[in-house]
Formats: sequence, structure tokens, C-alpha cells
Amino acid sequence: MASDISSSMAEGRTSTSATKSARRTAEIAEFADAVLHGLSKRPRSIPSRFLYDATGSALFEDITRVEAYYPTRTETALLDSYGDEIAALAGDVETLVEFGSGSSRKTSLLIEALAGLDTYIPIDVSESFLADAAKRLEAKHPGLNVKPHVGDFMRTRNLAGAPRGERLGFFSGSTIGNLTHEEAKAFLENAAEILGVGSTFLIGVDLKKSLDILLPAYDDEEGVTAAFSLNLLARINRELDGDFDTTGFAHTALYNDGKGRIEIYLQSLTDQDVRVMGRSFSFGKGERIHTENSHKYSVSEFQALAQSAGWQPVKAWTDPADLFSLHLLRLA
Ligand code: AVJ
Repeated sequence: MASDISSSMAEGRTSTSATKSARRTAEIAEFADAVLHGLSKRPRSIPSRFLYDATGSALFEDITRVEAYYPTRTETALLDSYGDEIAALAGDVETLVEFGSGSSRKTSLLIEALAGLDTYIPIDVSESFLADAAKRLEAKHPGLNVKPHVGDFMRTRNLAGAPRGERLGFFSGSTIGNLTHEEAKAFLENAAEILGVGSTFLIGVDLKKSLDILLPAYDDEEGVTAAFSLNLLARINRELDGDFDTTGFAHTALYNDGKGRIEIYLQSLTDQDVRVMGRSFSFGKGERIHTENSHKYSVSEFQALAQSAGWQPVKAWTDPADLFSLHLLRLA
């Protein structure tokens, strides 16, 4: 099909091995640009999406099983408790569109609650994650059409060739917390474009809370989060010919009250020089690289943000300890 071939060049449902290796080369070039630029400017920062290579994504999966990391199990419990009510409010959903291929456990709970669902479209930049997710969900939900869409959901404008149907979007895990308020608004506007008028959108959003709970969730005693952060330096060493001493930097998490977010840094433990792609970077002791933000919202703050992007709040659910929220929105 001609439309499949053309859409697979930049984004689409299938790709050849030539397309895959071209994509890989482009990915490394983009990583190189971001790292060289990010280490040269002050304050130093590298965009958080680069934390999620195959190793980083596997380490993030480990984080979701750490006791101190409450978001995943709390959101799963909310879906388990309120899936039927969410499905009833969303109406006759035919197509579920997931932004990021997500954890199949949470997606399965939602799929089970949506009685009339016939198509599931996960959108993700990683073709291999998509293939895995598709296989698992197809096996678990016989009769469900799974149509993975390879692409960056911040840039995808439409799902070429995908069935129209009544659509429900799903963006779980408070991944939206990685984005600044401005970026989150742009994401919600783009999702409105993709999903279309009449659709609904279910979003998991982490709540503001006591630092006694928040800080350990981003700096667990087992060191899983530290390993996840430090993998960024290991990735630079692997892909960009870097010589970071990964024991010379420490994972640091703090809460920025003004911005309502956890900020994650890698902090140099000594004065040291590091080489990346033949360029040298000097770090003073205590100097840091900003690697990730995790924004927290009250229910009303998130509803106001959604409204500013054209979405109407339908209902929000929270757990008894007020750790996490699920928001159902509608596009009128
Ligand atoms: C993947 C963005 C949802 O913010 O909780 C967790 C990322 N980083 N621990 C979060 C993360 C370190 C996570 N999100």
C-alpha cells in the first residue's frame, strides 16, 4: 500500500531494516547534538527523553517496583477501582489511543473495562517496545485489533489510515510530569488534534504532597533511581565515545517549590575533566547536570491546564491517601 510506504519514512506502522537503521543513525546524531549543546551551556542540562534508551526503560520498569515509588501501583489501583465508571463516562469507545506504549498491566485494565472496544493504537518512538506491547496485548485480548503507530507523540499530527471511531486517549504514569506547563499545554493541544472533537482523554497525573513521601520516591534507598539516572552517562560513553566515570557523579533529587516539580541532577563528586566525541568538558566539584523534571499538580491546577488547551474536565479520581490522580477530559 502506497500510503504505508510513505508514512513509514518518518512515522507509520511498519518499516524496513533500511528505515530502521536510518532512524537509529538519526537518533544518535540527535543525542550527540543534545549532549554537546547541553554540556556546553550553563546551567548544564540534557533533555530527559534521552534517559529512556532500552537500558533506561528497563531500569525505569525496576523503579516502578520499588516500595518508595508509589505512582505506578497507585495509578493501577485507581484503574482497577474506577475502570467501569471511567468506561461508562467515556461512552461507546471504539478506539483506544495510548500515548507511549506504557505498561501492559494498566492498559489491560482499561481495555477490559471498555466493552465495545475494537482497536488499540499505541504510539511510541520505539518500534521494538511497540512490537512487544502489541504481541502481549493481542494475546491477552483476542479479537482486539492492535495497530501500533511509530512516532514521537509530541510531533505526530494524525494517525494515517487508523479507524476513526469514537476515540479515548490514554496517557498514563504521570509522564506528562516530564513536561513544563507550557509543553504540557502544547501536548494537550496536539492530542486534541490527533483524537478529534467528541473524543475523551484519560490522563494519570501525580499530585502535590508532603516531601517525606515525595523525595524518597525519587531517591530510593536501594539505589534503583540513581542507577536509572547514571545510565545517561553510561549511554553517553556507549554511544558518543564518552569517558564519564560513572562513580564520579551522584544522583540528586530536590523539590522546586516555586515550579511545583521534582528536579533531578547528576552532580560531580570531584573536579574532573570528561571527554565526549573528542571534546573536553571540565566539571568542578558539586557542579551538576539537570537531567529530568517531574511536575506535580493539584487536581484543580491540572484541570485549569487542560481547559487552557481546550479540554473540558469530566471527572477526576484520587486514592484515599491523595497520592495520585486520574483525569477524564472531553473535547467538545
Ligand atoms: C516516567 C516521568 C513518570 O516522573 O515519576 C521516576 C520518571 N524519574 N523516577 C516520574 C522518573 C525518576 C517518572 N516519569
